[in-house]
Amino acid sequence: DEPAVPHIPDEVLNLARAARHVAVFSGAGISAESGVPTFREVQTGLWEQYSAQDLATPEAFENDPDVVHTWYRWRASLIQGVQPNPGHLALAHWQQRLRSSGGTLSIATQNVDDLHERAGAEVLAHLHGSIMAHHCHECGAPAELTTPQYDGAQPPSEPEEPPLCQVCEQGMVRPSVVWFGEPLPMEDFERTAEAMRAADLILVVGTSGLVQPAASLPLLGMERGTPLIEINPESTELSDAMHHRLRGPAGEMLPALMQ
Ligand code: BJW
Repeated sequence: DEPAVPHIPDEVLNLARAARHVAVFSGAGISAESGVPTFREVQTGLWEQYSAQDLATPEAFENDPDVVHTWYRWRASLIQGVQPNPGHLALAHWQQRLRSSGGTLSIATQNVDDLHERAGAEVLAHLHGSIMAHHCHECGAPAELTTPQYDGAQPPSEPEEPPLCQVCEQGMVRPSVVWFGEPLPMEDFERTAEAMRAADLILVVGTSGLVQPAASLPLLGMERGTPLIEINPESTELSDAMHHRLRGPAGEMLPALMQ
C-alpha cells in the first residue's frame, strides 16, 4: 500500500508555493528515517552507559580518547552505510526548482552527516561540523581517516585508539565536529544568519532546538515577520515561536509540502 499523503493546510501550501527565498534549518530528525539515531534517544551497545552530552565534549575526548574516537568511527560507518530519505530528496529538488527560476533555498544544518549533499543539495552551512573530516586536537592540522566498515549497526566490541597527528606528532586526531563548549565555525554561522534574514519562508526541520547558539538562528526571521514552519512529530523548544507546526516525519511532510 502507498502511504497516505499527509494533510497540509492550504495556507501552508500557499506559503511554500509563493516562497522565492527559502531558508531551512535542519537537525538530527531529518536523518532519522534514513536510520541515523538522533541525539536525545537511547544509545546502544558499547555506549549505552553514556549520553551524547557526555561524549560530545573536549573533556570526554581528553579523558577517554579511545571511547570517544570509537564512538565517532562507529557513527561515521553507520552514516556511510545509509541513504538519504524522501525528506532530503524533497529539499534537493526544491532547491533545484527554485534556482532554475532565480530563487534560492539555503540549507543550514546542525547535522554532521552528509545526507543533504548525497541527496543532491548544496549545503550553505554545517553549523556543527562534519563527521567525515578530521584534524589534530592540538595543532589543528587537517588529517585524513578512512571510514571503517563495521558490521551493520553493530558497534565494535573494543574501543580503538585515535591516531597521532602526523604533523606535530603530539596531538590526537579527532573528528571535525563542534563539541559542547567549542565555538561554532564563524563563517557558517554568519552565512546562516544572513540567509535567515533574507528569507521569505523559514523551515525548521527535525531539531529539538535545545542546543545554542544554533537554535536561535531561525528566530532571526522574526525581525522581519517571516513565516516560520516547524516540521517535527513532537513539540520542541522552538514550537511556540512558529507560525505553523506540521506534526509528522520530515520524510512525509517535506515531499507533501513541495508538491
Ligand atoms: C524528527 C523525526 C522525523 C525525530 N522527522 N523530526 C545558551 C543557553 C544555554 C546553554 C548554552 C547557551 N549557549 C551555549 C550554551 C552551551 C551549549 C548548549 O547549547 N547547551 C545546551 C544543551 C543547554 N552550547 C555549546 O556548547 C555550543 N558552543 C558554544 O556555545 O560555544 C561558546 C564559545 C564561544 C567562543 C569560544 C568558545 C566557546 C556548541 C554546541 C555544539 C553541539 N554539538 C553537537 C554534537 C556534534 C558532534 C556529534 O555529532 O557528536 O551537535 S550536540 C548535538 O545536538 C549535535 C546536534 O547538532 C545538536 C542538536 O541536536 P538536534 O539536531 O536538535 O537533535 P535532537 O536529538 O536533540 O532532536 C531531534 C529532533 O528530531 C527531536 O525534536 C525529534 O522529535 C525530531 N524527530 N524523528 C522530523 N522523522
